[in-house]
Amino acid sequence: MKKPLCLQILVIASLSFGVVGQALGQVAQVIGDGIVRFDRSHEAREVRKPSFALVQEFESYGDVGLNSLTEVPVYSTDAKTGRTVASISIELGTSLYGTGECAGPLLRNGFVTETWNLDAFGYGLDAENLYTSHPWVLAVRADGTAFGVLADTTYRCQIDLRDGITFRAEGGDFPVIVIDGDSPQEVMLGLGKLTGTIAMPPKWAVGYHQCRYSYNPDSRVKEVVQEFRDRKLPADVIWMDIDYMDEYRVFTFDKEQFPDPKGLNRWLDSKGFSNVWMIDPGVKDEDGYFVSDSGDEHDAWVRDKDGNVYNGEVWPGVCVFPDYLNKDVRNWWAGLYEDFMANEIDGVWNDMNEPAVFNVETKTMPETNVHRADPELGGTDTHDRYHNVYGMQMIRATREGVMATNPDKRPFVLSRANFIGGQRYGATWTGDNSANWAHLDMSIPMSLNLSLSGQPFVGPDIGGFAYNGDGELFQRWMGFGTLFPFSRGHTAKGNIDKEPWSFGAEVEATSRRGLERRYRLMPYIYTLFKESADTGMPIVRPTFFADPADPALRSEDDSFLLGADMLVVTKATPEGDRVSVMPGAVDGVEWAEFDFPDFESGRDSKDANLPDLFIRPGAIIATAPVTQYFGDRPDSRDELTLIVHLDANGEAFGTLYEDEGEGFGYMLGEYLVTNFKATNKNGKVTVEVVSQEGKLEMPGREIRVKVVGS
Ligand code: MIG
Repeated sequence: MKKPLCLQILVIASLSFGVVGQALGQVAQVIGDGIVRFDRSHEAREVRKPSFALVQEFESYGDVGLNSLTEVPVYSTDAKTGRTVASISIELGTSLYGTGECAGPLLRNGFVTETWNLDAFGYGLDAENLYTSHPWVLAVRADGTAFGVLADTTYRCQIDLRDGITFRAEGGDFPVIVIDGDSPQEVMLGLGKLTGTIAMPPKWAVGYHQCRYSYNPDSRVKEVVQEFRDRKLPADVIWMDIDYMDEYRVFTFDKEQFPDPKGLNRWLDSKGFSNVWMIDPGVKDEDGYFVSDSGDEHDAWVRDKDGNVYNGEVWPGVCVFPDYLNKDVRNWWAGLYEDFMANEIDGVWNDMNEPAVFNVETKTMPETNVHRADPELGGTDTHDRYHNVYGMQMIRATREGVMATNPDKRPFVLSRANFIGGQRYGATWTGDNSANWAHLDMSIPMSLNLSLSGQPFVGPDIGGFAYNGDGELFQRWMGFGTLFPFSRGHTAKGNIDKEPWSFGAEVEATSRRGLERRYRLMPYIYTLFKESADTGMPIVRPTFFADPADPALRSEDDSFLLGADMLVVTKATPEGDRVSVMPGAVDGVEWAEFDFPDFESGRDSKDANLPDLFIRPGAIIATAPVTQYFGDRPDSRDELTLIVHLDANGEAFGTLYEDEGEGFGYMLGEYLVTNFKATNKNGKVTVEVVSQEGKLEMPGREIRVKVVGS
């Protein structure tokens, strides 16, 4: 527990940086189990702005004295910038993570990040702000206990981790919420309660996605899809980037290149491919174009400081921008999806929603622009306040539109911009990365820190967006990219082809095995999605989650955990020779390596370009036969192979979640949770179903058991 003495030392230290203001006026309320909200003062609490991060208003259980709390922020005002400052000191040996989508390594001690959503094409390793904003830090103390700190502000906010944890935000005083936990996992559960969780995606979205900027015309889309099927490369989704549109007008189709989108989608469906189509926020400002006209009628556009409709340039030329902060505008926008989705569109990709604006130095709209936000969201105010939630509110509206059109289907929305809590509305990818080894390497910690910031449905452009790269790079990236929660290959316009077969037979073979691993692991990965949807636990987790008290694991970011039971050790350098720090043995039992035999040959050959896979002592991982896509083999649930690694007591446990993979029947009990237990009795391993829950029928199922590590 922190003594008031420490607080005073902190204040003195801060003063030497030219800080003025009160340090000890803050008030604290308990708003959940181990969750405390601080405000700078009683007055600040009275005028506190509505939160976008929180999933709901939280009742306060009353004020608490600061002396009873372990972590207490100290507030001040930065004399130079006028920003409100909130600082929490850390004990020696505390490791810092989170801060959302940031370039560079997993461990964030010593780094500065700023929340300001930015179109950051070709970003470097030292980028301070990228496409999404998460004013959040996960701190793991030397002993493995942890706490998380959320600066609950949408304004531009610097997260300075050079000396403890310091937030410096524009826009006046902001609350700081601290989650205390016995472990980082417990803090993540707290963050899930606080900011919400992902909704269960359709199962096809958990498959592999193939994208490029762009597959056009429609005949090229079909070619690519046919290649996947002919070459037996498992995949579920093909993406339509902006060139399908009629001169980049959103909600339209190019008459020559995509004359029959519904026909195309039906054809794709017949091949077992789902489809995702892009929609941007920038609407071409043009009389006679239905989106522009109906937006005019609905008075839908963001305005400038003088009250005129704001114009900015994006792909279609001069554009207007929907004011998604406003409920009527969101409803209007949602309504646009009705006719669009009627083309049998499955998923929607919202890009450029920072929002990106061309030909201006800031790459976005002026901070003085005006949003007519709903009173509950904070009312009419300037763009500097709402910039970081513009994309979040866009996908909120998109999601509502998609759901209203297809009420019996689970929506899938991918967004480039987002804000903490925005995992409730859509998945995120790490934007326009580059095809080089530094970005390949970085894609692991980026996905992990986003996961530790509440966004578990995440992954990079596999193969790299900017530039070509080569087969070796592509192969290695596919090797572990196929094990990210969001697994999608993508590349920029003008680049060489980057499909799994584009680099010759060897790269194709590695890619196939990578993809087959994902589909074999689908029962396990899908179970992890459900766990995440229920609790907020990330799907990919840093390796130190295996033993949060082990200091040696704290900066390990060449490997990652997939759930609690599986470790993925990647080859993230060209030579593939970096030695990963492994989690230690559990009661004398090491994590055990496992693999799947090559599907075609049935042989147990090792592919040096694929990551090494390990299973935790005491775990059971449920796997399935390879399928080419979700729904490929309706009988595939019949065969289950359980990979078992016994612990020191000769026992192992595993859970399998199953449902229909689509629709909302699972909410009415149409699911099946099966808990397995393996026991070693005198050298004979028996696996039994110890409990089962749910109304979904269990198939007459053949269960194979593969015991590893002994
Ligand atoms: O200014 O739609 O990040 O994935 O392929 C580029 C074209 C616009 C940026 C996205 C990228 C996408 C591209 N878009």
